[in-house]
Amino acid sequence: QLDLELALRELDDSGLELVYQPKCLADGKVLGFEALLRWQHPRLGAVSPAEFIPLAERTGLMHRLTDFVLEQVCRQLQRWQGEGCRLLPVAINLSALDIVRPDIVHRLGETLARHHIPPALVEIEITETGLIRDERLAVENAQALRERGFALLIDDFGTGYSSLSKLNEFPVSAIKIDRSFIADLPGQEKKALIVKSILSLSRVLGCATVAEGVETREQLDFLTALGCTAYQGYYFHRPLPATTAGGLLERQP
Ligand code: G
Ligand code: G
Ligand code: MN
Ligand code: NA
Repeated sequence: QLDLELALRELDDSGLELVYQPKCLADGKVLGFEALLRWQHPRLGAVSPAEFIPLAERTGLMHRLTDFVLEQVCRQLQRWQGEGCRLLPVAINLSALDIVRPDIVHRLGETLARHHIPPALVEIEITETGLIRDERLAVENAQALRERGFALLIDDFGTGYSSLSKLNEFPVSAIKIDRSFIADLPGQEKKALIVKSILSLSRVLGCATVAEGVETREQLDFLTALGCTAYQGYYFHRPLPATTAGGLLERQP
């Protein structure tokens, strides 16, 4: 553990890479991507973000990772554009710490502007699980980001401690239903009911819904019947290297 913390402190960008998991319509048409961080350490091997993200949060290193992701996503969008691709939005994950960064709105705006990327092409996922220390500042930042044209998605929805109160204050564009609710569909009646109510809640709030962790045709059909319209999961695509993801984009005539 100490070893891992040391490695994280010494980390330069060379060990880090982004993979891109598509978000799709039921027919497989790609709507956009989620950027996910991967860390390959020369001695420790592949370290899971489930391990190093919480560690980075505890040790004050999270902002460096987030800034790296943001920079890389902007460069990748530029690269795809240079290849003649019709660009689609890429979502980045912000930690509960990032959303209360005093500089986060400026940082996002500045980085995109430097790469000539419009905010409509970078979406923001905020996990519901993270404890937000300063709710007022988080809401302020979220509102400022929405005003600047960023879409805001609530990640891992249903697993957090204050789902409904947060939805009430946050200017949410979409809800991502956590994959723990999708995993046992359609057999598990209770989870099916929870998914149904998340979908109707979403409709009431006027936001979109993305089902995470869709792995089977049965899950997809069940979710489609309930009115869900966007999906992410191994049934469609795993997180992909940038070149493979780029191959899914239409080329401009
Ligand atoms: O990609 P994978 O399933 O291994 O990710 C595990 C967890 O790490 C997920 O909760 C995912 O959201 C999170 N994660 C992956 N990449 C990033 C990132 O760039 N920033 C943040 N904050 N979390 C990430
Ligand atoms: O918490 P977040 O939603 O950001 O986590 C995304 C992670 O979920 C990705 O790192 C990816 O590896 C994982 N994931 C994506 N699709 C599936 C899926 O269909 N099944 C499983 N088990 N994990 C998935
Ligand atoms: Mn996410
Ligand atoms: Na999630």
